[in-house]
Amino acid sequence: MASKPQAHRLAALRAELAKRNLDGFVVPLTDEHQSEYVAEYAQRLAWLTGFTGSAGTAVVLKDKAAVFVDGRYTLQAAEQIDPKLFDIVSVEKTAPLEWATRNMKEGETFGFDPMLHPMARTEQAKAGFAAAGIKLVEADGNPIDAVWTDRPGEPNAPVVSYEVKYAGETSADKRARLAKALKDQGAAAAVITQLDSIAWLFNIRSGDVLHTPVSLAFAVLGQDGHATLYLDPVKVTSALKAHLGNEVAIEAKAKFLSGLKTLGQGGKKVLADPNTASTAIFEALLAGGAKIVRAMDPCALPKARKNAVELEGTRAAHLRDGAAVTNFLHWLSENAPQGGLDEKKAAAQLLAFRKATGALLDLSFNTISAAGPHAAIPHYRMTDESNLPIEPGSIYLVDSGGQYFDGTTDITRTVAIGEAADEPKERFTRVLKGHIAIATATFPKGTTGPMLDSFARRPLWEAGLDYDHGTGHGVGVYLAVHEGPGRISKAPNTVALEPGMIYSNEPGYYKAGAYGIRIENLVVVQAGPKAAERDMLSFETITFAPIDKNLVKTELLTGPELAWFNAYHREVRDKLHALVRLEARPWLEAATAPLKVT
Ligand SMILES: [Mn+2]
Repeated sequence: MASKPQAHRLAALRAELAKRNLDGFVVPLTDEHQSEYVAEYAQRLAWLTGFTGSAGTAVVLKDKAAVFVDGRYTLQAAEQIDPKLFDIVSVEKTAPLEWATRNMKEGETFGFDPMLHPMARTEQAKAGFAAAGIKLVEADGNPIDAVWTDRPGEPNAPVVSYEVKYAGETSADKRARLAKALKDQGAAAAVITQLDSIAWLFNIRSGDVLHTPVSLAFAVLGQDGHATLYLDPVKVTSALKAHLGNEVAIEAKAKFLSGLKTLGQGGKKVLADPNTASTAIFEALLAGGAKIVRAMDPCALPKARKNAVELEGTRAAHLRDGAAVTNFLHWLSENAPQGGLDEKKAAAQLLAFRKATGALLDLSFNTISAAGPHAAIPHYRMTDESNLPIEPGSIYLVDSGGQYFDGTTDITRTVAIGEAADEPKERFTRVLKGHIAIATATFPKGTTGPMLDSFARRPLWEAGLDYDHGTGHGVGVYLAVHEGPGRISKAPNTVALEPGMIYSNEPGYYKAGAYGIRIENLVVVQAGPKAAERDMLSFETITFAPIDKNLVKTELLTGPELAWFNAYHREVRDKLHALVRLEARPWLEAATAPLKVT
């Protein structure tokens, strides 16, 4: 620990805070767009604490500091964070606000960067701090940036058009559709701040953020369908201008906040999403005199409801990707049992099979290649130091995905290397039962994610088990692998599932220090089946790759569950047979042959 730089960095930050008369400061892991995955320049949490998980928050006080992580990351945080510098706090048990108010004194001052916190959260924090007699103040420029002397600059990858043959709808048509919705909401304009919303609305893609093909930008959409796109001038090419057309004005990103002040003049009604637009954006609008219409990002739902072209593309991407994963599973079955493989070699081989499709543009997130106990860390990130061998007799988990022009994939398979013990097989079968419960669910129109979430957990709950992550997240089309606004999880969410939405179906089970299990396919919400009275919805599974039969205890499956499993494997076999390598075909046949009741 002594050689790590975090002690110096924390001390430097504290000195900077003292200079600014701040007694506390919060460090979220996000950027000015509330992105989940952020570019290097915004990796302030990792720089300060050493923690590299994809979600977390640090709070730094004068004599105490803490990092707040969720259940996916408690083990990883313990491995990466120096406990002499930071307490590791479970965010499910104690929220950062609660911890800060408890550890601060009345009359003290707590700072935050108004570009990094959505308005709704700031208002909540303001009330919480006020109740504790603590003053919440906006930092003038992020104090971390003042002491992070070699902080990388913002990326400026080229911006390219996303062809309508993939998008299924032109940007002009999307803007016209949204403009009509704005009118209905009584708003003259909307501020769009989420990067995947901007990429979707303008049919553009880029490479500013690792694994998510978006460009750092802001946008304002007018009630007439005209828009302003705020973008770093170095990214603006004549091809981009031609693609955007003359209804889209391009402005420098640096002019965004001043542009909002002008926009609000004369008490104009401007829509902004308090859950995703930052505090600074609300303040700029208010400073200009705008009346703010608080509503969800108008792109969020239309983007989540995929059109027929997007669905056709994403199905094709999933077959291509499923064949690559199947080639990998075959390779693993031939090479793992004799030993000699490790997490890194396996991830590299899976990447090679994806690249061999000739269509891979990027991975959709860092491959989770987890051997034995590492699989118990749901979002384990392999490093050179952590790289474990894949041992015969162990269980290996691989969660990965690809970015293709026509779709984004996300698939997890858990594989027995040789013969597995009884307990992991029993738990795997329970996870599989939960997976099948989601895959086969029929539910009335209006059903929300949390209502479905417990379907996936019932077989685990029956054995006194559970998992500390959501069952499903939305997925974009050549966009973010985690996409809102809906979620299938325990966390409250009021977004109804609608036809065309893509979700993951990924229940799991984790035994700390021993093994981990997750089975993940993507599903599309579809209308039907025809039912007696209500309009019903159901899921179409679009991910195809064998699920390891060696981990299934057939006697724990009901007749309908076994029928689903065998029918799924028949589909995997039929769809992938011609797509996998010749040498993988006999293995595919065997891996998808029906399970029989013994
Ligand atoms: Mn997933």
